[in-house]
Amino acid sequence: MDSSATSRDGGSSIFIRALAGVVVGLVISAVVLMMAGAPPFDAAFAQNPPATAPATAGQAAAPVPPIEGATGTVWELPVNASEHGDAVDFLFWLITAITFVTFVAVEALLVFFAFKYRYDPNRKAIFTHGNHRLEVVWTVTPAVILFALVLANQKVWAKIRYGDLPPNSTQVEVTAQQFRWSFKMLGTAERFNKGADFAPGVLHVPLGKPVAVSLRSKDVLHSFWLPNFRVKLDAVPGMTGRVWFTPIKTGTYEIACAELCGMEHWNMRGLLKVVTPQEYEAWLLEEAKLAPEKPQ
Ligand SMILES: [Cu+2]
Repeated sequence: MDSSATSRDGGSSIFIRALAGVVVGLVISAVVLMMAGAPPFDAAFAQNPPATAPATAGQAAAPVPPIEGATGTVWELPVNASEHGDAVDFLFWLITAITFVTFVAVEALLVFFAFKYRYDPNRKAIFTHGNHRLEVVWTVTPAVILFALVLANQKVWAKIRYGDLPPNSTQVEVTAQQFRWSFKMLGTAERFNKGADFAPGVLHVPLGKPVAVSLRSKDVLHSFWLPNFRVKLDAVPGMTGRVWFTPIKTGTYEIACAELCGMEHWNMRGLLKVVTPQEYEAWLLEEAKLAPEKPQ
């Protein structure tokens, strides 16, 4: 009969399509894996940093040392240079592992069932109401996993967003605009008896002391991203964001804008330099010479 010929074709073509999907997926994965062997952008950048740091009003552009913290492969996260970074990395890999296992299990079941229930002229259709216990299990299990992840994430997030600031923290105001970052070292005008807080071209912070960032935007949405410090916070016009972190490694690190904010979004790379507390004090004294005097 005509109709049985059609359904036979339908049955096998669904299976062939599922198989083709798996093959295409494998090919794409292989291409991605091969590309992963190439050094990523960050490593290339580390070998060839810009000749100058962004200049600010009243300050000449200064030569910068190579940016640190790129690992050189896509399998590793950028070198962690902040105290809370390990907790963030743990959550990242935990979520990646859970997602990976779930993905493989679901795809394997998809292929298995497509094969198991492929067209068979001798099989009789059966009617099923489903399996109540199974449905409860596959609903409750993800709910429990997701809720546990929310709790674990919230703990880390609350610490760097809403935790009480230690009294010895370095306070910095970061302002984003198209297309640069500007920094203000809060409290330095008062401390050095100057006319304005220091506004360096390269953000300097001392090692081992908490850095509190107040984040603002002058124009559009930007996102303040310190890959090495596991800090990323949107800069929203009209709002002041707050985030804090404690640097545990000296070096010069990248500040990136992680929000596509306009034509020169790519040009928003800033620098964060972590120095020893002694070097930091010496740097402040140098900056004090550049700061405007107090009006008489
Ligand atoms: Cu931006």
